[in-house]
Amino acid sequence: MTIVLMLFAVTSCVRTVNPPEPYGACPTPQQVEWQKMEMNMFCHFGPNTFSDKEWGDGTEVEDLFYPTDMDCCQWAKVAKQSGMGGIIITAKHHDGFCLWPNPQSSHTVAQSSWKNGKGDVLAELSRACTEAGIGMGLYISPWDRNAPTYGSDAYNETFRLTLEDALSRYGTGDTHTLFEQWFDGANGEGPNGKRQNYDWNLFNSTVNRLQPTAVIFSDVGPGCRWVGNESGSAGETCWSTINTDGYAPGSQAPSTDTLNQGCRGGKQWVPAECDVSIRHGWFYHPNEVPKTLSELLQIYYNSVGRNALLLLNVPPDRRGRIAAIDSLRLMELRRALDSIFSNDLARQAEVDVTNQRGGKRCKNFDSKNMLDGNFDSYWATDDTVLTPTITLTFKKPVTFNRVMLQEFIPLGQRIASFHVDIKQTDGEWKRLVSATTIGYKRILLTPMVTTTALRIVIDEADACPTLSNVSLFLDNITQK
Ligand code: FUL
Repeated sequence: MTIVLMLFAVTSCVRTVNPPEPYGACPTPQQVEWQKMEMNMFCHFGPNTFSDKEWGDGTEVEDLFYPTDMDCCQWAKVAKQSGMGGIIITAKHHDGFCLWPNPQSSHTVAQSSWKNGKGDVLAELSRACTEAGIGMGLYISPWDRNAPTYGSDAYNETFRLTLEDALSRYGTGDTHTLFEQWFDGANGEGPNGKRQNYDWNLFNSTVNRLQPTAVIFSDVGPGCRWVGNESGSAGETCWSTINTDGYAPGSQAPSTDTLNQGCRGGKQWVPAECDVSIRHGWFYHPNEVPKTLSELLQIYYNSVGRNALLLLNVPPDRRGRIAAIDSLRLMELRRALDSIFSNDLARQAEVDVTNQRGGKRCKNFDSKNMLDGNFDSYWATDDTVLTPTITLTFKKPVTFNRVMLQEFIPLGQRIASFHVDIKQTDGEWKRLVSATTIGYKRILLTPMVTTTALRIVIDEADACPTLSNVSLFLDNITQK
């Protein structure tokens, strides 16, 4: 009899339960890897660095670009030490000047006297990122105020060849891999006063062919989307899904509100990216200073903490180095994030759920998966259970003011609203915070509370919810 019971216990634990079916538009594996990078560094560098401008008009002499002591290894080191997954460089900004010897253009480093015309910023950055073990991406502006053919069909072909050249020669490792291709939607007048009709299909297919793992950024993706502002702030509601049919980058993009919040049930998976500069401008200006630590922490919470990726611009100066004041600020940011997020108080909790996929003896989607700090293990409910409750209890009271949640996004973004309650000393539950979306990562800023129990109630989900992680932190640095 004991043996029969034991056998029953064993078999009922190991019976297979299928994972939930993917729901709606889902990310590609590359988009998931990209989202896990969380923070990347943007480097605006070019003639504007030397002319003190934000937009050059394309008539700048090539010799203007003359970094006196360029060191891409320093950029890569600063990026790596501050926790950035990669660097995206303005290989060509609107002034058309190319930071590499682009055979399609006569307005490049090759025509300058910098390093006797033998300099190549992209080659140096490729080596530096490879050495530092971080990724590399390219910003190549379609708007070109220098190209003589701009405003005609011939320019689309020139731009394709420009892409072909850069995308096959630069990037990390022997394979010259790029993790992101950044397309600015800006479309102004070229040297002849004409505007260009961009062939986006041609541009995107060129990227896909040469860099199949690169995520393509534009106002509407297809890999990731502009968040609708340059202040580093995603919507409190932020869906990674959106409807892009019939839209295009630039003047034909969806409204900035839509870009900011995405669309529930949207047809395409195009997660938000927050591009914002550590300084006022995108390019280096000697009279500007970096944002304060508390401004940067706010930006972190408003971007990474709201299901977006943070692309923080840190402009190299006229030497071709990141100024000490910026790199020190980034190290302060790193130390602050480490001190806030290194101690996950939820790890000490006992977890109970109102439903666990396949039943509580089934371990594949165990509620404990939410407390292991591993994104790839997750808890899920049965298909029919859309509004479960997760309760965490603690032997000793815990004090926190940050609640972090992560959905297992490879199966889609499902949760539309939820709230968090804490147990008061009289045993009654009290609402701490209500929120809408979660996505890859959501960090809720709450008042500082001390409690022995907390519950997360999913109020609305479009399919059975999944959660990779639930964490609690104490931030003593930021004032809410
Ligand atoms: C904008 C550009 O016009 C700015 O100069 C900057 O490059 C920013 C990131 O994108 O559209």
